[in-house]
Amino acid sequence: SLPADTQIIFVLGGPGSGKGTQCDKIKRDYECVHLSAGDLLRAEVKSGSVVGKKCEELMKEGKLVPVAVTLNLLKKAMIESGGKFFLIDGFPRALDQAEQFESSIMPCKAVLFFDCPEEEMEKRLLKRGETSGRSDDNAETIRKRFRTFLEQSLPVKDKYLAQGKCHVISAVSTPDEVYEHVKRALDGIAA
Ligand code: UP5
Ligand code: MG
Repeated sequence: SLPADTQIIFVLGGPGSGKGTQCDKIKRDYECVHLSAGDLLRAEVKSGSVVGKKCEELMKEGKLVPVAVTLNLLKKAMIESGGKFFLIDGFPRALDQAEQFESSIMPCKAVLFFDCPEEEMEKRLLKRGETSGRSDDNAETIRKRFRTFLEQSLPVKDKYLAQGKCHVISAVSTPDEVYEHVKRALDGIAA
């Protein structure tokens, strides 16, 4: 199980808003464990498991994989890491996912939400798609990812805004400029 003084920050935002990029920066300055739900799922797909095969199809369609799958992967990675300050990147992506995580693990301390216009996210993902090899970085799947984000994931932001836990950060400027706002938010959370 996890240490009693575990702290969890959810890092959320649309596809291509810069969650992974900002988590990489946070890791350099703060002692924390960064777990990307998408990266854990891509590793599961790569393993060739039955669960991985099912996830592969859903991800190619820009749909959410069953919450039991992500929850298991996250729990396992959290415990194995031995850490106690976690950045959970790209999860929860729906209200029921937030509820299940918080009731079976613990409530999050705060949420960082990266706000980025769809045109900018699309531009970033299409550019990355030239070299990423990600099966979901193509125009058609990107459109589906945006739709899932609007319909299922945005309510999670509203839930945490209502709880006063959500820090909305504009993600349109350069990665370093965005990170200045991230640091300010994190220092406020820690204080
Ligand atoms: N970039 C970043 N910041 C920039 C900036 N400020 N200015 C200019 N460019 C910037 O960045 C994306 C690209 O933009 C990069 O090329 C970067 O250099 C550039 P990145 O940091 O990778 O953004 P991120 O928000 O992490 O984008 P990502 O593609 O990872 O977001 P998604 O949320 O779409 O992907 P994720 O891997 O989380 O999920 C993939 C799929 O897995 C989902 O669609 C879903 O099918 C499934 N999934 C679940 O079902 N459940 C989960 O819990 C998680 C995933
Ligand atoms: Mg990412």
